[in-house]
Amino acid sequence: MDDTITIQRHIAKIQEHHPEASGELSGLLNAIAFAGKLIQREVRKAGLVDILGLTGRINVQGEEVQKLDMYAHHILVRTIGQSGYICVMASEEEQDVIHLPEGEKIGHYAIAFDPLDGSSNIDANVSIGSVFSIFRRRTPFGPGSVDDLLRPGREQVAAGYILYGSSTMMVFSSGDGVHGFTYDPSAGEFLLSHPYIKIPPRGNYYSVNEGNHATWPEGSKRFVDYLKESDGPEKKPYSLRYIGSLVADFHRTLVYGGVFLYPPDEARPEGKLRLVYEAAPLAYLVEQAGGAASNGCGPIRHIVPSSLHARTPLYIGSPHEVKLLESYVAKYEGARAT
Ligand code: AHM
Ligand code: MG
Repeated sequence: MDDTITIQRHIAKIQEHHPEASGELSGLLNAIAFAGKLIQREVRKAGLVDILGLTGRINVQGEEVQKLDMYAHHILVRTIGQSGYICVMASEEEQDVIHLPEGEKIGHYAIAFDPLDGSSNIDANVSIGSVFSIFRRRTPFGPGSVDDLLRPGREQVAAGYILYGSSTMMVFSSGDGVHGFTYDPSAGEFLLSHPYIKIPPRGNYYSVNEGNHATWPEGSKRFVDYLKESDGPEKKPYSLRYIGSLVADFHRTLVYGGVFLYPPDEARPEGKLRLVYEAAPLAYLVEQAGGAASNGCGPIRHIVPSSLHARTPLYIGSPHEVKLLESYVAKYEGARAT
């Protein structure tokens, strides 16, 4: 690891290559890194202090909210809201967009985030993460609106996540490759550890909640059955890895290759994962790393969200496996509605 390149230095270097840039995006990425430090501090303390447990509130998805979720949400809202670089925010924990408080400086970017994904894993000390997606605003001036965020993922200018795993990592792209930074608690800094991450063109792992297999559409069923076959010239069967924490499952897929999927099923005909908060930012990252992300019929990046909390089927990872999955969907499901 080159311990001389902090995330701030790296972000400053990106800006040096874009002398026309105002520095707002750099400032915003630094604000996110700072929020990540505060969240990871709390996540690391979770087993020590009485912070675990349910608040008793139900979020807009009808799920129980745990205290750390709300802590992460509030930290991001405050840190980013006061940064001066954004005009509007959206959090998976809130139904509607979050406007800046009166008098706060308004910037040129809009951001959506899932403050703490995989929260059902918190009590078991399993990796969790924060995900963010950034657009340059398209409303002309004044406070931003939902229109700044209800856009296809291909219009993102940056996206990333912070993984609270065996170490804390921030991984992001602003259009010039994917870079990973590992948090050094003794220095209090994110240090560049994984420059220009590239996903292997194909892998040996698949990652899915296979408990839902019985009610998946035919294409997903046949695809996964194929990955499990042990005959043929290919290196099969694939090995199954599933954490149930999207950021962690995605990060492993990014590093080792293979495919993560969350197909639609009987209980979730639209899929489970959120397009704006989860699928679109991870799709942006995987494509920057040479991979692919699909809803089964085409790239995630082209889908225009119907609402902030819209869901989508997600197949993401190495290009070989994602392409193969699409061929199974086309063959066994005909024209599945997108
Ligand atoms: P959350 O946003 O409520 O935490 O739910 C999203 C999580 C993802 O992290 C993960 O990929 C998925 O839900 C796991 O779902 P399941 O438990 O159905 O396998
Ligand atoms: Mg989530």
